[in-house]
Amino acid sequence: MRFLICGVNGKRAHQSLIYLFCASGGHFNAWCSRIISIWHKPLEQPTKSGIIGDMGGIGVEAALQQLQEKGYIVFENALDPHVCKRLMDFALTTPADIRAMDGEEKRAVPRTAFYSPDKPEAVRYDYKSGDLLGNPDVQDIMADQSILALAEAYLDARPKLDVVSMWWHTRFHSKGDSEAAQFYHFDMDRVKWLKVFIYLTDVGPGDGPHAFITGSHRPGAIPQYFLDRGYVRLMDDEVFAHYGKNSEVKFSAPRGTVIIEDTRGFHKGSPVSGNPRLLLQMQLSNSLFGVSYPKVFLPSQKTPALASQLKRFADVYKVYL
Ligand SMILES: O=C(O)CCC(=O)C(=O)O
Repeated sequence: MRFLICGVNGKRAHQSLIYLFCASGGHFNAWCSRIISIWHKPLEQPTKSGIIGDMGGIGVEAALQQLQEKGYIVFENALDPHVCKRLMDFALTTPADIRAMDGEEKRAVPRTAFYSPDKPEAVRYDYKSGDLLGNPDVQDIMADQSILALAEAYLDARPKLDVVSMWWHTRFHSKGDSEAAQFYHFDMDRVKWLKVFIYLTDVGPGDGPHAFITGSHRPGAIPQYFLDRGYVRLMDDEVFAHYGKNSEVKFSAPRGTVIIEDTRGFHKGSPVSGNPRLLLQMQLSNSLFGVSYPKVFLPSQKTPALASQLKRFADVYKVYL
């Protein structure tokens, strides 16, 4: 109610969303999304081309069909290697938050350190959103017209960019850490959304590939006995016992690969036994109802691409204004 009146998520918004998703077998989100789509005023972008190709006409139809059926789509070598290199340099010269691991006490303010490839101190290092928003390459990715076009087509709504994050998964230990999202789970922060994962390092089978259970994003695809357990992490064996091992896709791919996924489906990062993985993530949602993330502002300095998108579609970026 508070969200409808003043656009602010009250404490109970997130809990209610999870409850209604689990109680309805996922159908609640589908109903709400249909209602949100009634007010869809299409983005009029001058072009729909960008990092993931041309998302006008046939391109978007094919991508949409795969997203709807499987829950993910992969664009290999999509991001320019020079951009990957610059983002890697940024990651090696910018302090990150060390995420508390399973069994460790969470601090009110996380410990911050530079990530050292030779001496990782934890499984996961998260960069601060404020630092990411000031990075020109990140700003250009936020402005990318092809990603916005595909998100708009899938959501059937004007996308709202509401998460920009980047993190390392290291081989500090390789047993899997639930705080680092290395066990299967579904997300439920919004009504409907897409996550965009961009590999900034080459990711082989031992380098923590992202993993997804094909088709598990669809309403009704998560069995009630999992939903009755709520918003929890699941062991691989439990997930495979229901969906079969063959339903798991592990995305080994070169740096610059973009994976776009409906993370209502089961997904996780695999534990790392080989090289560390650096990943950039954005989330595009059909509504801002749900979780209230800490407020972060875009800096005054913006790339021409982002400045021009902001002029046309401030509502897409309103979380950061
Ligand atoms: O690091 C990964 O591959 C998993 C990330 C994840 O679970 C998430 O962003 O929701």
